Amino acid sequence: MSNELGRVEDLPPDYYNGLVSRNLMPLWPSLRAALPYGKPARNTQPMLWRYADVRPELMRAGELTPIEKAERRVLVLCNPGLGLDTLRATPTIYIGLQLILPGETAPNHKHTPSAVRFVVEGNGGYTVVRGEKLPMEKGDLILTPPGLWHQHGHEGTGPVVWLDALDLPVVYGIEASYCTEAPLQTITDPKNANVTRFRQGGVMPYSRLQRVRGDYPLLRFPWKEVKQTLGELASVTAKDEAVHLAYINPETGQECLPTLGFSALMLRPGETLKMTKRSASCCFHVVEGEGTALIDGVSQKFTEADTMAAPTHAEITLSNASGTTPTYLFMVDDAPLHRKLGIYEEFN
Ligand code: GTQ
Repeated sequence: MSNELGRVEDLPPDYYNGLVSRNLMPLWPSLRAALPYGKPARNTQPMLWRYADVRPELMRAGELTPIEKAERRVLVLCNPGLGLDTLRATPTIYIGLQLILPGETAPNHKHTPSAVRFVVEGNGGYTVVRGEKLPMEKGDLILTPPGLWHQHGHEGTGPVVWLDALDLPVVYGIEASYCTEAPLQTITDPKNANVTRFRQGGVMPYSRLQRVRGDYPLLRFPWKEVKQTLGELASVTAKDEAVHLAYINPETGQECLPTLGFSALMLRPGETLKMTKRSASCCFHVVEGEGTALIDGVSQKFTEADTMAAPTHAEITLSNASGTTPTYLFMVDDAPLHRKLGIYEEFN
């Protein structure tokens, strides 16, 4: 093991300057920073954004900035450890809170990053994806996969807020991020048949059986059903096991999107859950209930609609503060990307 590697200062200045003038760098002064021993270097801080703090600012944005001047009226949850201007909650995950007001539409576009919406509050919001009009009720997960046209609207009263999660940091980081705009889509499926087709796990329309897989058959995951399934899963899950559901592509059984994974956790009354330590970074959004999150030694109390971020290789313990009511969390992680890169790890 070479602990004492040569530094830039150990080199003759004319040699080092000559390298720089030829766009060359010696590896050895930076080798340990690029490849630290045992554990990655992490700048991501354990974070909690309280909805009570974010909501008033978002409502103010509604007064200050008309939708035409914003396209998407979003406040981005930025991890200070990564620099606010890079728009990252974790190295790979972008999280924004988007506000749409009654009667507004956010224009139709498609882009290379993958995106999802997770509804935080309000009624009457909808997203049109691939011509399918998907209602947005609190807790619903809506996919807008790479390359699929999507536009948003609001037919109800009062503000509608949802959380956007994108792999923008990854796609931007590889200089592949761009979008295309087009006139509003014609709604070809107002009944969001995708939800109906895959309503019951274990069965699906026969015609789908031999299909080439590779698209996104299911775009909306209603919270009502996920919550009910969590409750039923709890009844067959041992006390020391997590009540944890993965959102999947029903045709492949795999993750719904190429880079980001989505899941829902139920913390039973009084439960403390020590998560398996993993290589993936992640964010949690509180759907219902309250509790405490201990992330790499930083303890924070959370309540409904708060959002948290945890770095790669984090130690995470989640506790339900209530002895009588469950707490529900929505989780976004970059485990699919780690798996594709061949670097996914679980520890303990
Ligand atoms: O709603 O399509 O937060 O394109 C960032 C980029 C939301 C969206 C964001 C987007 C959108």
